[in-house]
Amino acid sequence: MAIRPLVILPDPRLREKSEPVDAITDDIRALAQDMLDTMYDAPGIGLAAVQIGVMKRVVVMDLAKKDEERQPLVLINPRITWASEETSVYEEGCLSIPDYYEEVERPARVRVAYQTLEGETVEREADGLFATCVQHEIDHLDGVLFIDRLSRLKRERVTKKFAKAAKREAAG
Ligand code: K2U
Ligand code: ZN
Repeated sequence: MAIRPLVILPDPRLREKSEPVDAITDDIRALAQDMLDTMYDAPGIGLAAVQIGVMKRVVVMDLAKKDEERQPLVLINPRITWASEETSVYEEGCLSIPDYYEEVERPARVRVAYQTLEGETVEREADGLFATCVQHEIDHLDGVLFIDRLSRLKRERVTKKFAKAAKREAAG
């Protein structure tokens, strides 16, 4: 369908809570396809609807490796139903905070419940990169960014950097 422009820090929409999806309509199916097109083009392995400016609780992911067949996953109204005490650390990036990577600690395993585009409710356990990515995406739906999970110093440094860049761009 369409590659959509990405919402970049410090856009205030990244700090808003997204709205639940009430019904899985053709518009939601088209949104999911645009999100997948945009994610593959970035490239990324996950994307939340807010990152293309749509405040709906929709996430797409594809953890297939470069040489593997694509395995797109669409999660409607995803929520974490359980998280392990055990944690893991992963170097995270974000398509809304380009070219910035830092280690983030998160629960190593989670259970995530969501609706599919076919309308069925699914609950599955995730570990490894799947666990990291799905937590990163659900954070987006709640207006939380991975930089919020860093030290205050690191967060303030990157926030200032992107605020300055946005100011320069606005000045033309
Ligand atoms: O939400 C996003 O910004 C998409 C991220 C998802 C992601 C973040 C951290 C860890 C895993 C996934 C993009 O896919 S960022 C690009 C990327 C790709 C592979 C691994 C890490 C980051
Ligand atoms: Zn992100």
